[in-house]
Amino acid sequence: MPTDVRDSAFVARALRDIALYLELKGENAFKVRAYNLAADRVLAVGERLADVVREGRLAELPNIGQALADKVVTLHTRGTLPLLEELRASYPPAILALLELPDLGPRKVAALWTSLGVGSLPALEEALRQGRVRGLKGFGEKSEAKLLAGLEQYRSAHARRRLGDVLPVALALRDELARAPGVVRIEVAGSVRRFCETVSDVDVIASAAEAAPVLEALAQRPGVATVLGKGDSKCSVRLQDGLQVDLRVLPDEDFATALHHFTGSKAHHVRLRGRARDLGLTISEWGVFRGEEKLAVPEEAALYRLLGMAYVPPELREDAGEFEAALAGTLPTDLVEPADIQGAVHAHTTWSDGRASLLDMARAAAARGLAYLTITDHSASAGYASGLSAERLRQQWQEVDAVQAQVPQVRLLRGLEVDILQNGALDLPDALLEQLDIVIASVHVRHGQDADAMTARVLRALDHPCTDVLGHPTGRLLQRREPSPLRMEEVFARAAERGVALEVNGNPERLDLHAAHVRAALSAGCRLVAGVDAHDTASFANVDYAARTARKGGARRSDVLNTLGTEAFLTALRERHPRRGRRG
Ligand code: DGT
Ligand code: CA
Ligand code: ZN
Repeated sequence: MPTDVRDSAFVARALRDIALYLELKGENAFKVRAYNLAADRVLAVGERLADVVREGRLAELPNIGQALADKVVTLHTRGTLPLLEELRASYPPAILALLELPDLGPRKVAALWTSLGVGSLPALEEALRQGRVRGLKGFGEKSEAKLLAGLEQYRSAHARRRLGDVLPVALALRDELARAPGVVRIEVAGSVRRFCETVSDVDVIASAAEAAPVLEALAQRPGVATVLGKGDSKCSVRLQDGLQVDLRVLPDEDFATALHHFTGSKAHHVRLRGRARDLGLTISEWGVFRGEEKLAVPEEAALYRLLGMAYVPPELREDAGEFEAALAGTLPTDLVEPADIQGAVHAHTTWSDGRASLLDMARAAAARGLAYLTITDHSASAGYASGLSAERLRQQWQEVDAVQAQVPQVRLLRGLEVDILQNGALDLPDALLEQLDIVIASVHVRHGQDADAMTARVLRALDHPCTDVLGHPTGRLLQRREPSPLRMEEVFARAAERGVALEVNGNPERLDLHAAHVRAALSAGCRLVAGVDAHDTASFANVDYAARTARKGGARRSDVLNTLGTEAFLTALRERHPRRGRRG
């Protein structure tokens, strides 16, 4: 962990954890209180903690004696403390989460642990369902019911959700609130704006001369189940499906700094605050200040200009190298965006497991203004998806030609999403694959192979002269299936060597490659395609997810092959197979 992450919030959190553990152990209340008070002091010192530590002035603060001051210094500089490690080691790692349930205090949690061995939320749920808790001293049937309800509440409040399930809701909410009385500007902030693959809630920032009518519009909105809190400038609600929405409304002059602050990430902000300090500025949720003077920040770009750095797009604000690049002026200005995508790559039809006919898919692609569409149904071994035999694939080409005549606006490319068999061979004969415009090779079954077998399998597929694209490379399904145990560095190196493009699959349940993999693939020299993995006409919207995931990984327009027009795209694919006798 870089030292600047151990800010006052980090140290205070550690001190509070120590207090919680001491309570679990039944230590005396004064000792517990001392750690909690120290946490308050450290938080109050805020960003000056580093200075106070350096100047040895901690023990001068009220409620912090020399012994505690030493502990704060250790936490600040090393990130942990022998005492904390010792306490952590004597309990299961997830035990503190139990203390967040409404009806559980330290004494009860300690009883659950010592009597029942319950040290986590799932263990508690199991014990409750087995009726083991009600017999415990201090617990009855009533508290059993209360705890089960509390668990449910905790879960819906803490569950991370897939971006694909939240983004449409967030954008609809934004557009609706944009029509509330007096709204000047409004934007979704937080992890949704950064295009994180899972998010915990929706943060919305708006500007208006008067906040009350805008806050009221959210509180009154149909679909809101509970108003969690409402103040002068903020309203938090829970929607019927459990999703939390926080809305802040400010005067327009504060909009950009608030939007920036609540977009995060915290890690990105830590870097910016360090830079601001070097320039004699301070940045907070309230604005950018030089001493007492508040500087004008009409839009986010102005904030970065004040810091003497290039504008960092929200997707990149993760402290993944963007800070240094923006400072050095090397941040790409041609990062890929959805509008750059010219062709829909990776589409299924009713010929395999798609839900729309080839004709409907072609019409939908044309309606979205796409220049080309790759028809890539599954291959025969994908029995689960009615994959195409060699015979049926040839039949499909006749329909491709017929539909092409009917929908001349979009160029239809003959393709296949061919299964990578267990041994790494491709499912259909080379003689057939050679006649295709595009071959996407994907793993669909036997995800359970070990790292050696899976890596060898995929490397062999990359070596196949007909493979143009490796489809959804890791096979993960967000929150449902772990990525396969592939050694990604080897895959990236081989793909780069062979010129095989890696798919950034835009199905919101996949997002595969994810942003960090995109970054690694690009530094290995790989080319990408932004894939829609369309199984119906609505899933052309996956272009956005694919392009923005690639963008989050730092991909430039030129890194993504389907930003090219039809002929250039085909040429780019053929660069890999000069020998291949393609049609046309
Ligand atoms: P999430 O909600 O877990 O998916 O992720 P975020 O990034 O949306 O986190 P959230 O909703 O807690 O806060 C939104 C942004 O607000 C966050 O990215 C940075 C800013 N923020 C919130 N709390 C703090 C804080 O305690 N310190 C700093 N520096 N920034 C904060
Ligand atoms: Ca958030
Ligand atoms: Zn697939």
